[in-house]
Amino acid sequence: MKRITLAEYLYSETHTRGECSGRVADVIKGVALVGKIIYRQVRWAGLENMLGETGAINVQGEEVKRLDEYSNDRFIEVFQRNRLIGSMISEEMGERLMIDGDPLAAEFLMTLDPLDGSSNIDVDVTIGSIFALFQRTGGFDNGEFRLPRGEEMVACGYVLYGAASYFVYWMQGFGVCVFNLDMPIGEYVLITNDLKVPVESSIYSVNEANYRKWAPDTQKVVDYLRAGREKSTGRYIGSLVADFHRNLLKGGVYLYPGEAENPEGKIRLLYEAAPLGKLVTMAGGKASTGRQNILDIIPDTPHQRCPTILGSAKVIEEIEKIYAEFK
Ligand code: AHM
Ligand code: MG
Repeated sequence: MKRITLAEYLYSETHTRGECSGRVADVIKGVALVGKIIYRQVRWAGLENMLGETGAINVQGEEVKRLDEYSNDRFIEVFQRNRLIGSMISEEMGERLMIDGDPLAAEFLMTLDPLDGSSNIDVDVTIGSIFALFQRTGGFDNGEFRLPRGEEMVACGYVLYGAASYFVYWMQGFGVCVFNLDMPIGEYVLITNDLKVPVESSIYSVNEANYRKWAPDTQKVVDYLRAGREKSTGRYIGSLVADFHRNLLKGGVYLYPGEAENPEGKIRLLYEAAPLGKLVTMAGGKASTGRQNILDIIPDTPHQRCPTILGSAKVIEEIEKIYAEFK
């Protein structure tokens, strides 16, 4: 079988499609490079005193892990060097980072969860980096910066750091691509360029320990997923990126709903829910809050959260019907 590397694939697919797709492809290559650097560090972290916390607390009020900080720094370093990204919004940075000083000269805004699954970092459970890319026209109106909607994305995806590393992304004009890192040659190799998520599945992924905190509508949804469907099985890793990846390949639904006292839930819109929401939508699935398409939300703040339901289309339509009963 002929192996097609990421660089070969991007060159052959994008060089005939005009300027913009070439530059988006260059960003994709940059993400793959950062992914390889982070994966190397994740695998060596126990030997190089890189596990545990830095002692700092991030803008989310969470303890920063050394690998969180390391991953954030590597994204900045690589994209500062290749000058494709004008500004970044990251889970690990309170404010938007201006990379080249002039927001109007920059072509792209990148949003980033540099290392998702923080609670799994120290225990060798799959984690990953999530990103989205927005064209400047999506991030600016009349010279003023505004936060973009999910619909304005030109690329998104994630790099998974597990028993193997996978790079899964979507870019405008193409299907959802899956690449697997071939370690000895140091290259991501194409597995498929048109991934589709099964429309139906028995798998649901939610932290059921939160049951008592949920409002009755969400309790009814999870009761239905657990016992109201013909077949049902729970799978919850606790790394969004890893739960999402499994459900993308096998079918399934990931939920991080709002709670009665905290209606927006935990998952951040711009660098978790929207990038994975766009990706699963482009693979034929759905991204919903239960009452609204996640990609339609207009963000007010960079670190805004939203109830998050991602995965197989038919199951999410059933979930939305239950929420609609509670209007
Ligand atoms: P993180 O970005 O700090 O890792 O937080 C997000 C994570 C998701 O990866 C995961 O699905 C969720 O938080 C797990 O939360 P909980 O431990 O409340 O189930
Ligand atoms: Mg995260």
